[in-house]
Amino acid sequence: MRFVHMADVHLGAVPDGKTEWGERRSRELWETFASSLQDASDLKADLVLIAGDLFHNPPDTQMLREVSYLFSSFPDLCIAMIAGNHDCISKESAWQGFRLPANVALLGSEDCECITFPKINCEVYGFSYDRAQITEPLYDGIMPDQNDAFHILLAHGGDAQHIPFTVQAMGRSGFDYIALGHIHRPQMVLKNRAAYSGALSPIDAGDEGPHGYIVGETSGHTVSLKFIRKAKREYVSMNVEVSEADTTFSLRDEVIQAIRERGPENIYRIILRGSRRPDAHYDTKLIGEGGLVLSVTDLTKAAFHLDELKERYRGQLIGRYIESFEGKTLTGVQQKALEAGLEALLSVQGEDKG
Ligand SMILES: [Mn+2]
Repeated sequence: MRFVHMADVHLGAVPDGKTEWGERRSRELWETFASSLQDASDLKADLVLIAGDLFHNPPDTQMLREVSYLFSSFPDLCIAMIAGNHDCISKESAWQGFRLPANVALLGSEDCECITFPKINCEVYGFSYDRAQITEPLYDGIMPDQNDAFHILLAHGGDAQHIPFTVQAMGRSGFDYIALGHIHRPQMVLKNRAAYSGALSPIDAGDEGPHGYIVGETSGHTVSLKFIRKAKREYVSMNVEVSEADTTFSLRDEVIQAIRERGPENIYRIILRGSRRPDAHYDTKLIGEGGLVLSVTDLTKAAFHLDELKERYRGQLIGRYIESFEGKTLTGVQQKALEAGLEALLSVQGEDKG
């Protein structure tokens, strides 16, 4: 049998909310989700697993209706899902009493449930969050029934506030595959037995790297997994090397070029490194205008040419200041003090001139 495992779709989130592209990204979360269901249908997947946090917040009826429509437009798909900490099924939530389409099984929040899919001889175990934080290790001790079905556990969490578990306990649990959600970076927890598919699309700037879903193919009780990159965009931290010759506009051009090479669809955090002229100041807003740039951080160091400065400011405060460090082997801290002092003196010098 073949399954598609996804998690952390976070429908309803507005990634990069304060930017001009935030609304577009919010729509893209829905599009990527719909397109992933289409992929599952094209792959003729026997089962689609959604391991929690389909929604960014507990959904209202409108959201549930939208998702139900998408599910029902793929009647060939069998979908098993749980709610996670973000979209937990509390007593007052719209989940209560909402009827999902017949091809969707939502594992409830009362107890661990087991759903049987006889056609593919598969059993899916799991339960939904009923609150945003669960600190008890509720997955410890869950074991599948002893039969020859392929046993899957749908699970969400793994950190101290969200059902902590140990890899060892998971290894001993007897499940053939554990489909995990909550951690947004895709990762294998137990080789070919437990994995986080990662968020289907990256949700915030911490979610760097590729995002998508996992396709699993079973043969007997073993499974082989393949990560499928699906998200349109990645978050990328990018270093840009600065030299003393650079100006705001030269750096803006460099950033535009680098973004073109790395992918204009991606969302960037730019970090300026290297050395600038001690009196250079860069307009980081302008530098970041050439793409989807969340931030430009200037971590350049002022490049001091001590001999030249000493010569230029001979007999003045700056010249004497440099001389006072001469003939000493400077420790790292002293070197920093020298540079910080020079930077301060030179900026005062600059203000006087202006
Ligand atoms: Mn979560």
